[in-house]
Amino acid sequence: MKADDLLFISLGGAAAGIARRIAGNVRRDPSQPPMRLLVLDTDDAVLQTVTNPHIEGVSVTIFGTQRLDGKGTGGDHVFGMSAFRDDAQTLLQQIGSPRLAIVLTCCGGGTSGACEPLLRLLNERGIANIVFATEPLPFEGDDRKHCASVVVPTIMANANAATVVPLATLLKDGPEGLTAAQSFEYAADRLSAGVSLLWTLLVHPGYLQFDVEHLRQLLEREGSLTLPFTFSDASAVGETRAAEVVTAITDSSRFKLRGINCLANARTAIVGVLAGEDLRLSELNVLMNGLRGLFHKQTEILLGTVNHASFNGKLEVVVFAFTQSGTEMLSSEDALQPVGRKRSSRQARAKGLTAVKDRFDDVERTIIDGVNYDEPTYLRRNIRLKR
Ligand SMILES: Nc1nc2c(ncn2[C@@H]2O[C@H](COP(=O)(O)OP(=O)(O)OP(=O)(O)O)[C@@H](O)[C@H]2O)c(=O)[nH]1
Ligand SMILES: [Mg+2]
Repeated sequence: MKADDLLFISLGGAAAGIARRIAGNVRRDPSQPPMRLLVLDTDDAVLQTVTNPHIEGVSVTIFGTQRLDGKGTGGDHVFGMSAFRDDAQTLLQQIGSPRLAIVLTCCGGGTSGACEPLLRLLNERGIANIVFATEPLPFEGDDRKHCASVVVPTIMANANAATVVPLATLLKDGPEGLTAAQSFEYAADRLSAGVSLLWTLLVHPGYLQFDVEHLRQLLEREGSLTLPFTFSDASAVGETRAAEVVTAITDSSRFKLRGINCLANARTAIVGVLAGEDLRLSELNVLMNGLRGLFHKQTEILLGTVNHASFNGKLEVVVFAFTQSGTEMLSSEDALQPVGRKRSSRQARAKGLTAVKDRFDDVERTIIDGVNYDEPTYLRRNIRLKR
């Protein structure tokens, strides 16, 4: 893999801070190239904090200065979108032509409105993309909630693969009694782990490498459809570390979404195993057999390993579970399994379909440019799903 095959792009103020931290921590090996991070924002003050002190591989670009004079959008996603369009050509030069872009944005602020034109630009240029987006915490207020409710569907309609994680979900498995600031911090840590481990998996060679081209293959199979995914990480040390990781992944609330078990319903999963030279074959067996049992028998599991001295003594595992594109949630009849107690497949299907059908009741409809984004993509685009 060439160093410029992979680019990490952050969009907006909160994403800039999280991405900077990732870039500062992710480099395991000085002999490997640094993470290439492009920080995009309309707010000059945010970009100043990112560049000082300088981290190798990190560059910043301001956009929309004509419209916003180097300030934030004030929570207006239309400003975010328009500001990006104003400077699209310059931004394209900054992005260059990587094979894959990992995009991070925190929805709720206006700059995330730029995600849609960014993704369109990447798609036009044949740059595969995978998006990590967050949704605001419940206490943040209706304007941020509304802004996210408009931006999220545009991400789900334009990315090659995307996860939209409510910040509250990232806090579920965390310690209780956190202050508001600590909550943001903890959520940022969990998000950082997902992005950092994906990056490490893609760039570091291991016994079984899962590199940028492997991920591109997975994304390209879907054509223009967006592949939704959920992810979680777990780590453990000591004799029983493999079994402990399996338990942590099994219990992770991140794979239990609106009553649906995302692992049991995954069509494809990437399992990244990051360990030192001390990783034993027997541990890999325990790990993979344990994880295999969490998925449906038809789930395709792709394994990538990283072996690096910096992981010695420790086992870190990250699981990305991809569901069916176009539906946001799997609707495949025989794969659908609710969380917890086993139900008959008919009961399970009824529950799953109800979850999909009722999801947009009691909320404002999302109509953009005359397109009803509340309707599943496969219906909008008249795509027949194999059931
Ligand atoms: N994890 C984490 N999330 C944050 C933090 N600050 C804000 N957020 C989240 O990020 C969302 C977007 O906020 P910002 O990134 O500041 O907004 P922006 O995209 O820069 O947009 P504007 O400033 O409105 O132009 C908020 O609604 C919060 O949910 C933080 O310090 N940590
Ligand atoms: Mg901002």
